[in-house]
Amino acid sequence: MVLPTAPDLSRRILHVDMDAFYAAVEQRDRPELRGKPVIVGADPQGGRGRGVVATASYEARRFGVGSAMPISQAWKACPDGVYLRPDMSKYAAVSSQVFDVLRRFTDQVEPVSIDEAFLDVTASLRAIGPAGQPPAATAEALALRLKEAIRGETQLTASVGLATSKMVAKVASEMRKPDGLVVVAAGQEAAFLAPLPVRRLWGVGPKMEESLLRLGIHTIGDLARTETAALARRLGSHAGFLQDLARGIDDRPVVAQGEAAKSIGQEHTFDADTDDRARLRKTLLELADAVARRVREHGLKARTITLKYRDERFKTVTRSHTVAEATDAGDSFFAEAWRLFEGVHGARRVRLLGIYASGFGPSQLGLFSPSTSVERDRVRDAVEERFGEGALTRASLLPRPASRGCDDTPPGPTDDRSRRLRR
Ligand code: DCP
Ligand code: MG
Repeated sequence: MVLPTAPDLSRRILHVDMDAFYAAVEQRDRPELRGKPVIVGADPQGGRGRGVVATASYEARRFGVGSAMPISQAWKACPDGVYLRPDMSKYAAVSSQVFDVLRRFTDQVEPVSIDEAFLDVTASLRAIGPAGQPPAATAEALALRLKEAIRGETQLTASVGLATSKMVAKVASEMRKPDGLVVVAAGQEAAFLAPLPVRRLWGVGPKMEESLLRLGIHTIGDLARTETAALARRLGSHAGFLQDLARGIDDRPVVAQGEAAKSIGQEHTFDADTDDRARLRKTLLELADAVARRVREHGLKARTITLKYRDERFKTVTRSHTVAEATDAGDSFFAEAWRLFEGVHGARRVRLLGIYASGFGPSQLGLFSPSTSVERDRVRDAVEERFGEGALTRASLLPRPASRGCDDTPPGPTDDRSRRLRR
């Protein structure tokens, strides 16, 4: 079941990433290329060809050649390199061999790309080991075994990061490439991240890096320490989410292949913790509408609604309710979520809210006459399809006239961690 989990320092998550993948496969299969700068890219043609570098061996990287560089530029930097056309069917076959190895260690394998995956091995540490071997005593021992198994079966090396969350594991796997293993002990996440440059944070692209540097934020530690409200003024609604990551807080679950459709959800991290009920209600309404829209896009109806709630002290709870009749109406999702919210909201301010729908069945359009609210949602889907998201909005989500002295914050975008996860 893919439901949000509370930040849980008992999780053991691996990020596995093959080293210089395409180039390493070529060097494996052609021993004369080992130790040489090898550049794999479309239509290399002696460097005058079009296209970009897919990847370069570590020997070629010393010349400054790397993924996405135009081949012509790589040729100038490294004229003595060996330039090869990619052999995609071969790499796909090796990739499936690697994934077969990973799945022997846990069924919780989330593929990220052809050579990269997350594994949640928390349960494997308690169960019997692969192929009847005794269980690994520690996650680190399991990670070493996994690297050995990949090497044994593919003659290739992988770099692995081990941590309590996906984001920290991902940053860790990149630290000691090639053939690395970096373990971040539970509780050490923020300290591990703090000295690293902000661009190492998963999700910080070149544009975001530029904005952060302009604010004088160079390291992940700088980002974690910046006052959230100040950051939000400059970066907008993603500030809270980004700062959680900088502090090593990332409770996104590993979503095993084939499980992605088991829940559909969306979360929002407030830029400043809040106890403003109107704002909390408005956020839940937006989340309910967004989730319902995606449920309808999949042609589904949901019976279970889960509320994720995190307070200012990072205490996170999830509460679910299952109704008798499946629905895809934003109003129904909101009504359930608001009831669950009333049950958990106390004196503390709220940091994050999320709504997840699950318990799906196909939408039985036409069997029952649709309720007014479902009809209205469908009209809105159709309008948004033509005119873009937000073309129609609820009256209660519109900024209220100033004369009524209410919240005038426009309905901002919400963080969508689960959608990003599903790619
Ligand atoms: N790839 C590509 N184009 C890119 C990036 C990558 O075609 N812009 C392909 C070639 C890589 C493979 O995907 O071999 C895996 O991508 P990685 O980012 O994991 O890069 P490598 O495995 O090559 O190197 P590293 O050791 O840094 O992981
Ligand atoms: Mg790789």
